[in-house]
Amino acid sequence: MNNLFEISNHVQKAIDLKKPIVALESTLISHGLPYPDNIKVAKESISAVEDNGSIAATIGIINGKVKIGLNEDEINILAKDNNVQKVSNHNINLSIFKKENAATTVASTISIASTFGIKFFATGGIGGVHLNAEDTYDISADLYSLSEHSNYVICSGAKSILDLNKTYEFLETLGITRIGYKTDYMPGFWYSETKHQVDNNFEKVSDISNFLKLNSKLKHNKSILIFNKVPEINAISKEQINEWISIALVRAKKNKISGKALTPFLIKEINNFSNNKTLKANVSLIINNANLAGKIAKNFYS
Ligand code: PSU
Ligand code: MN
Repeated sequence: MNNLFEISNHVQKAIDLKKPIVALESTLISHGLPYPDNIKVAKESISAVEDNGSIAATIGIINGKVKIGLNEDEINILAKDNNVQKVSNHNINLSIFKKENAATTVASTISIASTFGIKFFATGGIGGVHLNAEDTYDISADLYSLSEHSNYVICSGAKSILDLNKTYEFLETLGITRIGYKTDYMPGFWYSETKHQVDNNFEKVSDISNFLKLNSKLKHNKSILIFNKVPEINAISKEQINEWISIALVRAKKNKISGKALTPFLIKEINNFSNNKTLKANVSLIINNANLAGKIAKNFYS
């Protein structure tokens, strides 16, 4: 393309051979999870995708260059360096301009993946409408990016720290299809189920990929969310999660945390309160989603 982007040989080969590719984001490595769990998740997500016959492309920015397919050294930089920027669609170009190391969110990762024709993407929980958004207007760019591109996104719903009622409704407003894999309800990230019904529950991977195949013929130019619940042994009750969230929100207010710093702050606080039970759940659901993404992508292209 040009020298602002660099596709790894591994991913380039997959593109040339029309192999299934699953994009992975890097903000959860730099800002979502602590070291060294972040390295473990980054590596195990790649293995989970590739064990199922697809190719993983972790996306991030190293010295201002957008990398499609970060190697181990580059993942280490994003996992360990404290100066890594969190870039969404509004500030990614500035990190490129300033030759920074930066991690891409769901919003910017799918924008980049789309540029290179990569359809599948796996993450933990997407961003959404924050609690109190009526006052703050804090609505993640993830939602808009999902409506501007047509990616297939495997996730455990939106993060529990958000207003999941408003997020669910806003997804519908934006035309984003919400399907479940073995679930009738949108998951609540750290907890298994919200009260919100999915647009359709599919019990089999092949049914999902058949639906996606039809969808690509319909030229539905919005993304599709495929909801996968947190593995049952790591799921936490909704009541317990909400208790931790309310304490974390008070602390965020007291410390005047807002904007793009809010999501990482709340996650960190809640990991502390929960004695890392939420961290454990987060790690397991991300890898579980990468695993499912690898399966669906493989099935879609065969
Ligand atoms: N999922 C996780 N942990 C994370 C994120 C997602 O399990 O840290 C990141 C994603 O990169 C997502 C971002 O795009 O949080 C949302 O941030 P914001 O609310 O500032 O848009
Ligand atoms: Mn925000």
